[in-house]
Amino acid sequence: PFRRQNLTIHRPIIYGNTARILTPEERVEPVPAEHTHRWTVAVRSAASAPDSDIVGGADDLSYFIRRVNFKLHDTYPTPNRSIDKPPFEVSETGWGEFEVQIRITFTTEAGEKPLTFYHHLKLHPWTATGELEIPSTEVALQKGPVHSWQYDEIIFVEPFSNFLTTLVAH
Ligand code: SLL
Repeated sequence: PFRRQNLTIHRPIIYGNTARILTPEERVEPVPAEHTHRWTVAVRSAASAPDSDIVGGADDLSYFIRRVNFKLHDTYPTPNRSIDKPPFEVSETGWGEFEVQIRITFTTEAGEKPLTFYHHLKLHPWTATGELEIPSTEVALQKGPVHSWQYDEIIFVEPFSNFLTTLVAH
């Protein structure tokens, strides 16, 4: 295998989370009593909507991503979540915001080192009174689900020729 010199190729991704308040019906065993939200943190193709559930097609990043590790806050019993097939996401319940470490491992064919991103898991909507205050449940329900996503591009510098072929085929 050889690297294609003088060539870079990039793949657009988004990473981030959605969150919403748990309904009274959902706040039952085994959900801990102090948990107020359900959230999903994910890595997706930037070619599809952040809240789409599509597996395969435009949102399937498994042709170059082998695994995504999400490291949650230590208050979770099993903070290290390893996802080895799409959708590359973790859905949980909880009560607080925290920094999620997102580590992307590429396919063997890519021959690239893992990449790490950080995302601040966002549960609470913005309010006119400023971000220092957590809005009441009433206000949060009125504002609806929270979406917090960041766009980025994974850049492959002088990729292996086989890998390049795989990338351009998708
Ligand atoms: C805070 N620095 O104090 C943050 C930490 C931790 C959130 C938030 C669930 C944990 C469990 C959970 O929401 N942890 O399952 O007990 O605001």
